[in-house]
Amino acid sequence: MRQYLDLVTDVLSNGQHKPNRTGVDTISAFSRHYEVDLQEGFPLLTTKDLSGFRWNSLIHEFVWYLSGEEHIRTLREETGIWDAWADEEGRLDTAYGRFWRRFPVPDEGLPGEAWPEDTHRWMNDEGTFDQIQYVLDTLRENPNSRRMVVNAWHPANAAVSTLPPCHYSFVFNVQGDKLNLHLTQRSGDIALGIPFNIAAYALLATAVAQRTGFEVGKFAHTVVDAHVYCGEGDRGAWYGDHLSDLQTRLADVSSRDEYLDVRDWLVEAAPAEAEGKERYDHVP
Ligand code: UFP
Repeated sequence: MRQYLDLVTDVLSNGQHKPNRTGVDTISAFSRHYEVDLQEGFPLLTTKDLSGFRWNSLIHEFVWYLSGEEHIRTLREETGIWDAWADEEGRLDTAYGRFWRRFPVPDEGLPGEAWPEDTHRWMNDEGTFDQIQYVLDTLRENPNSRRMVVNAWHPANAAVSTLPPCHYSFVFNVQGDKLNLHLTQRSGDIALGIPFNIAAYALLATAVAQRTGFEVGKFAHTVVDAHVYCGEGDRGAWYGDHLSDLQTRLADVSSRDEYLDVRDWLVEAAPAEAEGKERYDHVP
């Protein structure tokens, strides 16, 4: 997928060295955007191994989002991807589906507002709001709406969560007979996380389009902090120092093999030089 390779190239070439909470530094760039036409095929990246058990993880995570569960007791039987973030009983404070399907709403409504009768069909018994059902109904009843937003960001939850939602908000938008989806992500690990995020939302757009009788259109993605992890301390600095070299190497990448060549060079050259630098730093 050309757009993904361009994103890798762009961030590695134009990004800046940036420390972060993980202790493993990144090369990071601000606000990157691309679009993929889902009519041209499903964006399963060939440069990443998304086969076998990873594809299985992705599907199960996706179905789990739609289930609205706020625990991983069923999910963890299939995949361990969320295990580290959940407590012993499987509760997970930022289970996306919980916000998609059961967004907390105060019993008495928001201050100064009464909920109109029509809203009640999207309210669950426990007094939460089903954003996915709202989108499905609106697509059928008022497809030109520009308000088909699903929001996973709850400020009070995010302030205390160990991993607040990365892909926190998306909007469906109809143009002609096509259903498009735009995702906003606050933080994106281009190497590891983003290929999965692309595949999951392409799947969501496709599933919702089929369910509501639209042709699937485009997936558009804005990543606010788009980054590549490059290693601790000196290694991060090494990448920073070699950006122009990286840029030259990446400028000509046009195929998977060429991308893999650059990646191999990164993996081999950077740690080797960084370790070397550390060693020599200790020599008087
Ligand atoms: N991350 C993704 N996609 C995801 C996900 C996490 O790229 O779906 F859950 C990455 C982004 C970042 C890290 O590197 O995980 C989250 O760290 P932080 O909360 O500090 O942004």
